[in-house]
Amino acid sequence: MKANAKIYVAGHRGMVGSAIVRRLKEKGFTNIVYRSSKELDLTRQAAVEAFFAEEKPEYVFLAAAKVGGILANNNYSADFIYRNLMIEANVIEAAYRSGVKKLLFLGSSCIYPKMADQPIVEEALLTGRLEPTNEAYAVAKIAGIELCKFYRRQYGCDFISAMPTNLYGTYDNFDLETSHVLPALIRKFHEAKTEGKSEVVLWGSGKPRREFLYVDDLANACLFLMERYSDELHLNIGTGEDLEIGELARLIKDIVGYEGKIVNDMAKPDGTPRKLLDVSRLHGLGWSHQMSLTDGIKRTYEWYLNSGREE
Ligand code: GFB
Repeated sequence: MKANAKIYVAGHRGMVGSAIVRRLKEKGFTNIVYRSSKELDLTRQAAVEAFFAEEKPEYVFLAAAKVGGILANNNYSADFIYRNLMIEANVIEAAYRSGVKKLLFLGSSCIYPKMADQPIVEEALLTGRLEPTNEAYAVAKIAGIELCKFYRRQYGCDFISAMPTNLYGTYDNFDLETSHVLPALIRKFHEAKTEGKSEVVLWGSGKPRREFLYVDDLANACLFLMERYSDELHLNIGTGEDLEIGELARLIKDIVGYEGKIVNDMAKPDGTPRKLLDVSRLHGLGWSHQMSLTDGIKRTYEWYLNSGREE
């Protein structure tokens, strides 16, 4: 990408979009366009096509999505499938119509079968049943991969897809009902410490394993792929290491400095038992993550304390 290339970051206010904007600015890109969801509703096709016709971006990072943790996915499945399908279809079609040079679509590791062999290779897609709690989101994200693939085949569009593992970091969502596990536990342990609570509730058994990638590492990978990768196969982005949710809880408990108990709420879903990504293709291209989980959690906790998110 040339230094003055016109780049559109869809979802620039979210955790991923804001990390991509930060990384672009660090690398000296200044011609970045974005719209808030109030200024541009990406589920409205005519509005999206008018925006692309007016701005004509050369590159697009499609990081806008309706996202959330296991409970949000399970309770609002219609919202998750509808909004994510509309956003990706509108942006990808408008990018094609306005002659975008290259587009990067971001999915999620939940696209893979619940019981896929671990670590999960890209070829595992569509080889088995999905995890029920996030089937809606997964089907929408699989459709996004297929849109990029078929726009490449039929129209020659250079649209690529990347599938990140579970993400965390600054500007994450810390709402206890709709967030992912890592920010939820940072908030739960912090509040239990400051309010002198005797215990913190962990959802489910704590036995599932998850892989966590710091969002600035993801942003780095997105720019890396935008510069160096052009093919129809989606690529996994992760650290290649995972841990049990119970271990994660103990790690966050220590970092926050909480001394009470951890109790399990077995009425809450565990979700998929494991979703460790095989990242050998991305490593083969020369990219690997930099931030360790411990350092990433410390930075995220520091940001949480200084960002005013703490009630
Ligand atoms: O991060 P999480 O909500 O999403 O849950 P998934 C991961 C694991 O942490 C589950 C457990 O086994 C949860 O039961 N957990 C324990 C908690 N305590 C908590 C808590 O306080 N809050 C939350 N949220 N979880 C999502 C998909 O699955 O992964 C999305 O639903 C997306 O679509 C995302 O793909 C990356 O990793 O289970």
